[in-house]
This record gives sequence, structure tokens and C-alpha cells, in this order.
Amino acid sequence: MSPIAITSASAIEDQSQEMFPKSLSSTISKTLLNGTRAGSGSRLLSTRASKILSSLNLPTDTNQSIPGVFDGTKWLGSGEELVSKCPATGEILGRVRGGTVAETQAAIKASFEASKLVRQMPAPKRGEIVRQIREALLSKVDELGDLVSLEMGKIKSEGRGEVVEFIDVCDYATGLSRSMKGNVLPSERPEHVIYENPNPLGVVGILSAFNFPVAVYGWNLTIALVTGNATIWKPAPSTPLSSIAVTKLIQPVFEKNGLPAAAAALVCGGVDVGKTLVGSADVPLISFTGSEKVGKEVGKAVQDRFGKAILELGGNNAVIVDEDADLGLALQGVLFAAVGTAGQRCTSTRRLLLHRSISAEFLSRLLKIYDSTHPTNQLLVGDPLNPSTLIGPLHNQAAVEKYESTLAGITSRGGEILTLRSGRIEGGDFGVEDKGNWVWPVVARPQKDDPCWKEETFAPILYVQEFDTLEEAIEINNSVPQGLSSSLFTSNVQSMGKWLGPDGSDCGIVNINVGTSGAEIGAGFGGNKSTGWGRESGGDAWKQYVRWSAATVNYSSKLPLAQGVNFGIQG
Ligand code: UN1
Repeated sequence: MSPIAITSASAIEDQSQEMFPKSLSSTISKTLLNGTRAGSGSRLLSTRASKILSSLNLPTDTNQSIPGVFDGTKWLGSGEELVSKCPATGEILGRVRGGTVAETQAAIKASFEASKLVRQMPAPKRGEIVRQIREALLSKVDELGDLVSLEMGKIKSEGRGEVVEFIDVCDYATGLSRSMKGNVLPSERPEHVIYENPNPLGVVGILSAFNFPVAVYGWNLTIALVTGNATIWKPAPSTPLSSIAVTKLIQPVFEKNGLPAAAAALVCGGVDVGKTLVGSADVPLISFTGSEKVGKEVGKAVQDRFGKAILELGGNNAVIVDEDADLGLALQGVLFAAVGTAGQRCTSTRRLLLHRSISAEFLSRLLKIYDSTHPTNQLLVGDPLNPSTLIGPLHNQAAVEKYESTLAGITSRGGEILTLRSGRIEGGDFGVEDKGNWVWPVVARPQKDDPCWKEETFAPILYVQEFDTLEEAIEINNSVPQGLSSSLFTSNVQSMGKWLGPDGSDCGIVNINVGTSGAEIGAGFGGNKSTGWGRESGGDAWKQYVRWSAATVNYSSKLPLAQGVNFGIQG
């Protein structure tokens, strides 16, 4: 695939500032940009980016505006321009035109109309559509995975893993389409019966975050569809290409099966688009993933119109390593959950609680890996598309700044950085393109009352402190506003029981001898407290995507009243 030339002079100037700041030959990493040249008078998209984009039928001319709204029949968009930037290189991957308020309203209307046809279709047929969506995803699992890596910045196997997670939940939803059920309950009255019936809601609005630009949509789309709803998706403004690629891939499945493709409408955009969706009475359920701050606003706005909300907000997840833990196992669990996805999962481990008796040994083993420069035993930071890399870049510069200010705050308040390396990695001395968002993963020991313990910083920073008893560790685990994920490493069956029970972890995910991140789709995913109480994907999550009705049915010729009430009048 040859690199694409951009012809407009202003775009050339724009991009030369964005992509190649100083001396071209010295600053561009050969690995990252794969040998692409920029000739004078034209600007080129890197070969590797072009390859990935074109394999998914996305435009490779970054001067061209890509329509970011799909209303089921056409692609359009005349709202805000969203720039998709590669977090590893700073390269502009595409310019997407988001929706206006009017275009969002029109897409909601199209999705609403589609929902009437979805709900009439028998559930197993809807399940068959989801099965075909699975096949479409499988046909592009590597390409889509690479796009996630390119646009979000997570490493190759995690990018692919996201698509696999979408595929897995398709399987789950297809099965669900033949097994989700209501209830038949005994009535206290003769010749009466009570039913509890699930029926579709209508349109489900899905607002997803940059860190899981594909899988979280998958959780919602599949469950919403099999339960008989249409969907409208607003992705994060910084990952529009992943959402356009997914929508293009699945759109033909609807058309082939006689359903309007507006059953999976897409509106890329900014705050206006989000507010329009969240405020719309035609979108009875909003499923929102994002920060606690925005989630609080979304929750209030949805409540204000008596809609339903599934909120998937911040996590501040702890791992407890008890005195009887298998330390090797715990080490592996902590490493993946703390530095995987560069600490940008809602489920990433942020707090490490170590029993005082094993703390010194565990920390020395952990720090040895964080500090290692040995090629076979290091947490390799670098190009996310290189299969050996373990830590990719942060998603954007704002995240790097937040990482820096968090560390500066901890040290200024008397905390300590335990790792040899910390801070931003400059391109020059790291051998990567200096527009990438690179940081060192850090282990820190903040003061015990430092405010950082109660906040989620989306970066690879792990806070450590010791405890003496499991009760104390559980209390620390539960002492934060958030309640998403938690793990206990132990071999003591009594500790396990305690951890899982009423005096145990107050989180939505309560693991034993498994890290805090990387949940499978089978269980309901979500958290308690300021994480928002929502549940998505497996378990009983589907029950939130329907309206429930209790139906008392009388098949006798009398009308007795419940609770023995006597109302002496004949009709
Ligand atoms: C998220 O970070 O928003 O459990 C979702 C996990 C993934 C999903 C994370 N399966 O880490």
C-alpha cells in the first residue's frame, strides 16, 4: 500500500506541525512509522496506518473529512470535527465530521422507527442476526484489533482481545435469545395466574469511552438487540475510527436480514451530541461509560426525565496480598492489572495492599521487574503494534499531564516514588517518535492520608501500603468512593469466605487469586457506589434492557380480590 499524499497547502502546514516537528530523519522512529517518507510539498500517512485503515475500508487521505453519523441509510455529518490521533506517534489518522444536534435527533428518530421492527422479530431470529455479527467481526478480528491499537494505543494482543470480547458476547447473546425468560408465579386466588413478562424498551443509547472503543459497545449492542431494542452509539470523540469501522462491518448484516440498519445507528460527536442523546425521551435507556464527574451529570439528566441509566464509572481497584498468598501468582496478577493497557482500564489495579510479613519480599520482586532493563525480563514500553511490547502509550497528552501532576502531588505531600524510573519518556532518549504519550510505569508509596488513595488516575501508577490483618485490609479496600473491582490473593479458605461475604469487599467484582482486570463476559460487569451500580454483558445484566410487567390473569368466572378484601358490589 503506497502512502497517501495530501495536496492542500494548509493541511500540509497543519500536519507538519502536528506530525513531524523538527528534523524529520532524527525524530521519527523507523519502527513506528515503518519507513514512510514525507516528500516536499505533500504529507503522507504512514504505511502501517494506511494498511490498517484500508483493510477496514476507511479512507487513508487524512485531508478528507470522514462522515461520522450513520442513520441507517446514509453516512453524513456536518457537526464538530473530531481528529483521531495515534497516541504512539501523534500522527493524524483521520478527520471525522461528527453530528449536529439536528442530525442526532434525526438518527434517534431512525433508530426509534427501527426499534418497532426489531421488537416484532422473534428473539431467536434476533439472536441469529447477532450470530452473523459475530461472523462479520471474526472475518476482521486482526484488522480491527490493530485499528484499536493504532487509535487507542493499547498493545496488539489487547486490541485483538477487545474484538474477541465482542465476539464472545455475541455468542452469549445468541444463546440468551433462546433462553431469557420471565416468570410464571402462583396466585393466591383460584383459577388465576401471575406472569412477569420482559418486553423491549425501544432505543438504547450507548455512550462509550476511549479505553474500550469496541468491546463495551459490543456488550451493549448484543444484549440490547436480543432483548428486542434498537441502539444508537456515541463513541468517545478521540476514537471515532474504531466505531466507524465496526458500524461499517455490521451494517450489511441488518440489511441482509430485512432489518433497518438504524437498529445500530452511530453518531460521533462531542458534548452536544451526548446531551441530545441523554436528554431524549425517545431513548429510554442510556448506557454510559466514563468518568464519575460526567457520569453524575448523565445520571441526573436521565433521572430528570425518568429514564433508565446504566452507569459504568470510575474504578479504584485494590489487590490484597495476604500472608498466605502464593507470591508468584500474586506478582503476575498485579503486574498485568497494574501496567496492562498502561493502567487505562476501569479495572486496572491502583492500590496494592501487602501483608506486613510478605511486603518486603513481594515489593523487591515487583520492583525488580519494574526496574529491569534486561531484554527478556522487562516491562517493555513502546510501539503498541510490536508484539513484544507490554506497555503502550497513554491515550493523549492530557493523560500524561494528569500522570505527572499526580506524581508531583504525591511527592510534594511527603510520598515516595519506589521505582528507579518515573515520569514522561521523551522521544529522543527513548527512540520513539517524540509526539507519542510515553510514561514509565511507577510504584509509589503515598502518605496514608494522601488524597490520591481516593481518586482514579488513568495511568500506570500503583500505590502501596501495608496491613496487619485481613479485616484491616478489607476496610482499606472499602474505604474509597468507588466500588468496581477487587482481588484477594490467599490460600486460606476462611479468608476467601470472609472476602466474598457481607463483611467482605463491597465491589461489583470480587476476585480471588485473579487480578482485578480482564473479566470474562459471562458474569455481569459493573461496580457499586460511585462506579454507578450498572451491570453490562453477562449474568442478569440483560434484565435492565427490558421493561418488566407483572400480569395477573383470571381464567375463572369470578372476581375474588387479593388479601381477602371484600368489596360488596356486583357489576
Ligand atoms: C473497562 O475498563 O471499561 O475486565 C472495561 C476488564 C475488561 C473490560 C474493562 N474485560 O478489564
